[in-house]
Amino acid sequence: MKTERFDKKLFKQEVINNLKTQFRVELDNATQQQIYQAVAYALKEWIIEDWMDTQKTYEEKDPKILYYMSMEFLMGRALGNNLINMSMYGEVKEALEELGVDLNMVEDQEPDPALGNGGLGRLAACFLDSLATLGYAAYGCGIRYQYGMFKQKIKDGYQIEVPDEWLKNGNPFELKRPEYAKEVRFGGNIRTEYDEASGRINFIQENYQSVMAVPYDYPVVGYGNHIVNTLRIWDAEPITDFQLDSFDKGEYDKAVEQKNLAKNIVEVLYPNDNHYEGKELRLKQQYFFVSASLQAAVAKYKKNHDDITKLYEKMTIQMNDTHPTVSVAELMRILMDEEGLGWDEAWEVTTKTCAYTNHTIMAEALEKWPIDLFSRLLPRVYQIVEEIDRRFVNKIREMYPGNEEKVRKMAILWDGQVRMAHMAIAAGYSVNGVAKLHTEILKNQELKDFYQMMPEKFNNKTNGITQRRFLMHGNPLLSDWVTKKLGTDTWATDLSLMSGLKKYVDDPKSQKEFMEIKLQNKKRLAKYIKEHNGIDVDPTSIFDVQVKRLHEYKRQLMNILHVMYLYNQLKKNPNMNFYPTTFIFGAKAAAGYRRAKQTIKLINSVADKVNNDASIKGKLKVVFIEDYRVSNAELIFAAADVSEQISTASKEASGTGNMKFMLNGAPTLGTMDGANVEIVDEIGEENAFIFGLSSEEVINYENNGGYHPYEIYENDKDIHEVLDQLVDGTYADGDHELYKDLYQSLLFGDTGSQADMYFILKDFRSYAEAHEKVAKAYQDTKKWAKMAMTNTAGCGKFSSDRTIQEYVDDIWHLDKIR
Ligand code: GPV
Repeated sequence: MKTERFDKKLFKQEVINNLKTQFRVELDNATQQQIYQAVAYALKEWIIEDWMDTQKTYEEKDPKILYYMSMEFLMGRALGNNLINMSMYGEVKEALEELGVDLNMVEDQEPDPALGNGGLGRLAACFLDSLATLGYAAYGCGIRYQYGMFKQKIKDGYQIEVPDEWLKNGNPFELKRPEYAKEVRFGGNIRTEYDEASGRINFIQENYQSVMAVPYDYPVVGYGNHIVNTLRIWDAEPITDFQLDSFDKGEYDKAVEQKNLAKNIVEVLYPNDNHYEGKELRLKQQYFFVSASLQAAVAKYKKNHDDITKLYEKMTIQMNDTHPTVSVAELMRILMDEEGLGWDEAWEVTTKTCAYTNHTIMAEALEKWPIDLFSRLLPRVYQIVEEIDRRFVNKIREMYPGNEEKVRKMAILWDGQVRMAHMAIAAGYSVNGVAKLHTEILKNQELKDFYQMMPEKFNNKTNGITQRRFLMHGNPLLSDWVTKKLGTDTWATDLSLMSGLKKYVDDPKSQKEFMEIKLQNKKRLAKYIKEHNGIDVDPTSIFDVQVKRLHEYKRQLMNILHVMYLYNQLKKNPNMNFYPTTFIFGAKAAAGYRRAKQTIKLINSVADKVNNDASIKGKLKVVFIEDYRVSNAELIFAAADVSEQISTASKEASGTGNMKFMLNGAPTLGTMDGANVEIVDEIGEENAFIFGLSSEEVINYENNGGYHPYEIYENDKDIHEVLDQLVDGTYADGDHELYKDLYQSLLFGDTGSQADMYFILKDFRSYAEAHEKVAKAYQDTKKWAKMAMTNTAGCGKFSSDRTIQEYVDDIWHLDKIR
């Protein structure tokens, strides 16, 4: 598809002109960064018109608006993606070539906006892409962190965190909107005052501190439809009422405090994934963007509507995990204290407006705020939470008279804490999990009591990913091939059409083409690895890849232990039948997560040893890709042969990397966990390598005190050997302590936790067998090509377009814009 309006000559002129006006340079003297900026600003001109038109259309048609509230939006680079979605990629590439500029180089100058940790943040980004593409009015609401996810450097095998200065050179795509700034208040006390005229009690916050929330808007360009939605992220600025030279000491202190508050609040993204830390500043961040976003949303509604009790007809709020669930109480506050509704009216509106998505069953991710902290920081909001809790507990008692156990399990306030998930469920009109299995576990285990009490709220929305970024942009060769085979490019907006590829999976010519494309992509990645790691990898070896956040439940440790095992085998039997394999890892560990960091060190130590051992003749290579992020992920997915999805069954809510690999023709080597189950449903077990305990088995063990890994250690000599190598200095220059904690965790556990909580030893043998099956299948080139192609052909369900349409049909009920 070509855009009707692209004018190559004009575009080139704009680039040259931008270089002049912004930097006072000619093209020949411009730096690569300056060229990027000039190109980005030229593109922005194109986007702005569609953006304004879209917003005008929304004004006229007055559709229901979705506010997707999320602490994280892992957007990735905008330039290439916008070009793809505007169908301008090829033409801009040509235009730049005529100027002697390489578009790839230009794209590489853009800092990778990383306002998210992993799956949850990236899901939010895919959702925005799909919402715009499907033509639904939506705002992403979040925080404009000064520093996003840290940059990872590897030094001597250890992870070093480097601040991500993504705004250092400004951001061409953002638009500051000071006219929509909102004040957000923290702390102080609440004075109540009887208002004679209305007969109501007013709640007045005093002695508070406040910041000004100032929004920055980012265009979210739909694919091929000229619709441009908005990601609105909030910056904090000090309120300037107070003079810094004031001679009143109290005023002066307060001014300084408020300045610091503004600076601190948006400073940095917390780098925890699936884990909650309970820091006061984090709660401040949550309330900050929630309050600003809701104030703006209500103000927008009031501009065109006068009946605030009908708010839910024109807007809906999706809470991305518990992080923004203070929305519930904040909306109540706005409706009551600012709009004058009574409790019951406000509650009706709120509970028809807010919906909640759960993204994990991991206990350590459940947010529980200490009441003293919560009430000190948000005194008025806390009063409202108390009342929500009081009424909810009454309801529980009404439904289950005499059953105080139910109250203990479900109350919002309990044991000195505010349980955020409970508030979200009590107030939300929808509660959804992110894959079939995950939703079933929520209903039958983690949230069983809530499900029994309010079954109508619960539903599943299996995650998805955008094929625009992860195939069209990330894998242009395969993308063009798919279009050629299908005779159309409409799979770009209807991924179910990929099933049309099924008829080619047995065709030798198509198989050859498919595998040739994979090889090209492997060469592209090999080049990246050579440039970044200095390691030579053989593009004809199996690229076996695990890229995702480092977490014990994701079991990167099992993967590297298995590599150690293979290495032992190869050393003992140099002539054993072994297909050359490159094990590729990419993962960031939360800065404070010790065991995760030890695992990174272990991977790098094993890589060092194995890659430098000439005796195994390059059969085995291990690569740890530094700073795994959206931009290099696109290269990695395109080049993968095998997709490692090996979480302990029941622990990975969905996973979305699994879908990106599948789309790019990499079969899954994985457990029956998360969306892996549904991937297997789509393509059949014969097109994946499934191993390990089922979720029922895991849950069963857990409910009965775990299992005994020591028995496995004693009876399996290969496992024994590998574990001993953790503490005999093999991978630690003779140091016996370095990996002792990993060793201990597998065999003995910590105080209060089970040995091998994630069933690594238990699943090890079946994992090793699955690898053997992979190697065998790979050597049968035709069989492999068929499997890989069947994966690509079967990925239709996993488009985020499908996910979003389900959210619209079952939860949000948005109006489609054409
Ligand atoms: I909660 N997820 C995440 O990335 N960070 C979090 O803090 C939490 C959940 C992830 C889950 O772990 C994945 O299984 C899931 O695919 C993803 O959220 C999107 O739903």
